[in-house]
Amino acid sequence: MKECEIYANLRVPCSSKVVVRADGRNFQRLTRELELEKPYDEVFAKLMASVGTDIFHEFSPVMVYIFSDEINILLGEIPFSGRVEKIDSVFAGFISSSFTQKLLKNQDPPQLSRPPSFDSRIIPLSPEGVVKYFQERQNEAWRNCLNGYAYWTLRKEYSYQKVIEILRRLRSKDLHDLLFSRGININETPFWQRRGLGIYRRDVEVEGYNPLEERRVVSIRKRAFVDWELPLFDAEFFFRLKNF
Ligand SMILES: Nc1nc2c(ncn2[C@@H]2O[C@H](COP(=O)(O)OP(=O)(O)OP(=O)(O)O)[C@@H](O)[C@H]2O)c(=O)[nH]1
Ligand SMILES: [Mg+2]
Repeated sequence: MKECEIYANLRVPCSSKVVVRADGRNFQRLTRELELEKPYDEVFAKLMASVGTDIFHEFSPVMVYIFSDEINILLGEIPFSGRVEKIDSVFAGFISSSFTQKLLKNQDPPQLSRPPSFDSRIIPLSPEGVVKYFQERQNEAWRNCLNGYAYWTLRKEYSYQKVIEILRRLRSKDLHDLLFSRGININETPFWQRRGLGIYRRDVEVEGYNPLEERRVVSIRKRAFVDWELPLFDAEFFFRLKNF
């Protein structure tokens, strides 16, 4: 029946940059079940960052970019000979396991009604396309932030139906003003909420001991670094990344 495995030979274009995007499946329900802080829960963001670090150590990508329940992985070397089914399924499986493992490692692990899972898709891009792609995802993170704060602030005052109705009428500027009138300056919320967080290699000072010279030495190494204060993405950011 091998001939029925008709997608098995589908491969990513060999000259492309490749992003894998994973997204938590039905996390609206899961986050409700976990009783996360709204609109942002720092413990959840740290858990996602630690899943991102697992991905970094397992697959050595160029960068991982995370916001909400979404994980974007900019691959360097393409694994599994570029086989689409293999990449998608292994990444979705690995991320789901890592997430669940970390969630249950807690001292007081939550009772889950269903196993958490992530979907995964592959996006082939040109180098310029990579910059545009991440700028779009970062814009989405910002929209998410503004809408999330507006929604949960209004929900303290109005019913779900009423809030949806109000939000439908308001534009971005109105949302800023609405939040400001209730004591929230959206431009001063933490960077990671507005811009997402990134994981990439960065020079760090590592202290070691040189036994020949019998002294402590400091050397520079590239290490995975979680950036909670990302800049707005531009071409320069990506061209500075190792292996881009
Ligand atoms: N309370 C809370 N919820 C969060 C947080 N981060 C993500 N979420 C939830 O995760 C959801 C992610 O959005 P989506 O991916 O569009 O929704 P989904 O329910 O996962 O649906 P599918 O991805 O289509 O399966 C948001 O609607 C939020 O409900 C957080 O820090 N706090
Ligand atoms: Mg989701």
